[in-house]
Amino acid sequence: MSKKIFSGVQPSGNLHLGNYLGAIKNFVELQNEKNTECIYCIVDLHAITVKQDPQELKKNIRETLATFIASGLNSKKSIIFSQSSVAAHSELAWILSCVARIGWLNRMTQFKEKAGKDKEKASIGLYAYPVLMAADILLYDTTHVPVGEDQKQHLELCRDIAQRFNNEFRSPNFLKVPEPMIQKNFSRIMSLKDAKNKMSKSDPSDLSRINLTDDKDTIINKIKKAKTDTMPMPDEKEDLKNRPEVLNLLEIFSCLSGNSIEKSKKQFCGKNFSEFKEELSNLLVEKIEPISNEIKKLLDDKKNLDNILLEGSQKANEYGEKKIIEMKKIIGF
Ligand code: AQP
Repeated sequence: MSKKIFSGVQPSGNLHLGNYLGAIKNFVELQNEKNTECIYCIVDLHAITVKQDPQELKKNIRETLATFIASGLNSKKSIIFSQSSVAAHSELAWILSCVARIGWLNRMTQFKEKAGKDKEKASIGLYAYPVLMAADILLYDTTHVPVGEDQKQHLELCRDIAQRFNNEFRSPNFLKVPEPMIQKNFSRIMSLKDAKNKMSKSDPSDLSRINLTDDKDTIINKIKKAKTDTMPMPDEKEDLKNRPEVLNLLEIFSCLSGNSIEKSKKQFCGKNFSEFKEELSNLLVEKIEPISNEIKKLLDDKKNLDNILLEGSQKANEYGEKKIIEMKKIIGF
């Protein structure tokens, strides 16, 4: 059976190692699989659920695209576009918001986390975010969605919405119920400064993350300053639950080297942290520096980037418009 993949990344600046290992690296692998069609979206409509500066947003959209391409995505193999250039996303989101129930959305933990204490002041968009995400996925008859652990709940909601629409409008299988593809090796890359928090674009401390635009010296400096603890490197069998910072660095090392955590533990067991950090920096520089250099080159030719987005949006619009026309018939418009 052929697979259809949809996934998105917000153009909210500072794309980092977590976005790369948790999402983009996987996007590239899927793009190169047989019988698989990939649709990758720069989800700018999601980004405006919190305040954005228009100039910055424009810059971040191009930077996200440049990061995709520099990481190995190919616009001839995958459909790559920005969400706001395909009106069907917003149209479908409205229809689905009439299908989704308030009780379902009230259970979404990401809204609670992102809205913080003062929920009354959060935008309606932030609350309805998972409905727009469902529209993104369902518009393209997506079969599989690569998502981080944090997005699992939203994908469940998407499945519920699809099933409810199909039942309510007696149109079995019209909206395809997608399967999640959860990253198996690790759940999340955590902050280099405090492993209780995930590595995130919006962390005020730049030292908390490796940006995909960081150069060699910056990467080395950030790893030098990354938090560890006072104990030596763990032995092979040590359970690292109580040493989250060490576990995080070992997970990063393992993901980049393609080795298991056990193998990485064995490699550094008994050695001191400076030796491990040096190896980790070398590996990061080897993997990230070429991406960072390529991003800079791509950003020099904005016209080329805008053309890639235009081409992608034309293909995505073809799919989107077709689905909306069929849907309108079903609804009775
Ligand atoms: N730390 C992470 N570890 C693993 N995967 C991660 N992703 C994000 N952070 C990590 C995955 O990257 C994809 C794109 O994420 P996004 O840009 O849509 O939004 P996000 O998850 O909200 O990312 P950030 O960096 O944390 O942004 P802010 O600070 O703006 O909230 C997703 O697949 C996500 O799982």
